[in-house]
Amino acid sequence: MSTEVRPALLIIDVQEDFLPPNGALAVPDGRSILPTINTLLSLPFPPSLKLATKDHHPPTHISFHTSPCHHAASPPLQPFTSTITITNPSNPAETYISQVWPPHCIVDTPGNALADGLDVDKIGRVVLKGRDERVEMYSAFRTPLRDPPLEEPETVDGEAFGIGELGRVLCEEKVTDVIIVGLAGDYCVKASALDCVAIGKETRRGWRTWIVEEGVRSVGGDKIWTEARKELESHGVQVVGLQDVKKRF
Ligand code: VGL
Ligand code: ZN
Repeated sequence: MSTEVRPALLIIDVQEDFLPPNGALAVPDGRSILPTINTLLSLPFPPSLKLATKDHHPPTHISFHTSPCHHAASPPLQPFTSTITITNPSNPAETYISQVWPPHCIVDTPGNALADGLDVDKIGRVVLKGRDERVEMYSAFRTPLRDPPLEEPETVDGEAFGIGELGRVLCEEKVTDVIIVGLAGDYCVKASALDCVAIGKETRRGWRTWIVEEGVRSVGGDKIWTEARKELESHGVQVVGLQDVKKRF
């Protein structure tokens, strides 16, 4: 077994719509993570291991309170507070409850773009998420649906896993450590970090999963982040500071 360390940087959804002052779903204080992320982008890993994700929704995405599929809702849906039940399009018995949001990160709109000021030239690959209008997708790896997966399972070394494009890339690149930053800490960063631990186990790659705390802000602010952090740590995610990462990697 090789003991080589091969870290990947995973930048989640650092897009204009998640940022003040004009983002449709602006995360409080979101822009303050940019210097931390640019510092991480300048660390000496190969560009192919510097990945970013984008929330990439069609204008009719199910998570928008305004979507045509919710027009008959009574009372009308309120962004941030109303919930909906999402059904697996290929198995009506499988459902999950999710929140609705203002329309955000719509394909081909300015809010979909990676943040102004992010050092995008150093990002080697962008993975798109939330493209299927029928389901919500917080994790950058996969939706919460299991039965059967909406997309064909990915094949890695002849074995099929439902781990998404991102999972396949991390396997193929022989990554050992995944360093996660981005938006939002209480939604997509949390879901992606939990899936990173879970998929690392499913694929027996055992990825160590790190979150750099200065590189994350949450929709619900610091108090909600403190709760999310505890849950993440209880699943084995290591929440650390930028200096720890600079020393280690
Ligand atoms: C996100 C809400 C809706 C996120 C994406 O990136 O955390 N949150 N869509
Ligand atoms: Zn979204």
